[in-house]
Amino acid sequence: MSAVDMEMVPVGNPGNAADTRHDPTGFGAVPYVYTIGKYEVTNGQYREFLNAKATVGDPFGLYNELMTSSYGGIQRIGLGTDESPWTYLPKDFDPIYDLWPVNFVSVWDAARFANWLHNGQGDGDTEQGTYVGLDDETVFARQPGARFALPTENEWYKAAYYDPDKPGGPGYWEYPTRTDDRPSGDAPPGADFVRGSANHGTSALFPVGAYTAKPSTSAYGTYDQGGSLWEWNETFVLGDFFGLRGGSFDNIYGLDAAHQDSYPAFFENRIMGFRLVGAAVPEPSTLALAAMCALCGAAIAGRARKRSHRTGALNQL
Ligand SMILES: [Ca+2]
Ligand SMILES: [Ca+2]
Repeated sequence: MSAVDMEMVPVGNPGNAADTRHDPTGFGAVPYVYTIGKYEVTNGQYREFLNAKATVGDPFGLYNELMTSSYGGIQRIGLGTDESPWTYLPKDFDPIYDLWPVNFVSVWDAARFANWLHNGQGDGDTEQGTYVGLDDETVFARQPGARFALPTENEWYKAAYYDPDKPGGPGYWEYPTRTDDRPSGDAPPGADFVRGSANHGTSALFPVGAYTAKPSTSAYGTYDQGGSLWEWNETFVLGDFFGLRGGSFDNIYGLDAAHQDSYPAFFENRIMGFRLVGAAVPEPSTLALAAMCALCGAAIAGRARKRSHRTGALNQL
């Protein structure tokens, strides 16, 4: 079995100001250095997880039968028994689907994937590590020392919209393609060199990172934060609703910084996926910050139910 190797990019500029254009409290202020997935988590990466943790029974529902539908990308063979365990393969045995972003995943699936990565993959536990309180939004909480996690809304937002080199001074763009106009929803690799291109309103999925026409990335080098799939974040909004951002292939709306969406954590459908954040590898100058964030992580271990009380707790290892 191959191991999941997730490409992460650093998000520096700790202490950046929040974007208060669309919300009085503001989004995007993150006081520490972290990393974020360059791409949405793919079917290939999630398939490794399934092959490690969902071969005999699937008590946590990590697999969804709709992953074999037209917008999914994973199928399984076998019976899920000790005698005939499931093996997870690309849909139609076509390896192209391993490059598509994984969908039909809930917040809980994504959190278990993060726990499994945190615990070293393989037989790693899915029920503790980065998160405790899975399947219970009232106790669900990122733990201090997390190595991989769902982004907080601020972590996701900063990586998507903040640009330390924005003309006129550091600040926020409206779209994750370093533009204030909505990027074109053309086919990859994209042909719009003014507004950029992204997968919205195409009614189709493509491999992650397929939009390479400039400018198709955020200032930090992430792909597809705008479009492709809506991405879960771990920020608890209301009731059992968790945050989603970025829009999808299904619609031209939602890619902009102004658009905050949310759905119940158990929802699984074709237009929702996720990417992860990780702990930064510290430069010597960030060691003091690391000590500080170890403390702020401990402070949030008891989860507050208000969005504004939630802060990141990635350990700066
Ligand atoms: Ca599931
Ligand atoms: Ca996306």
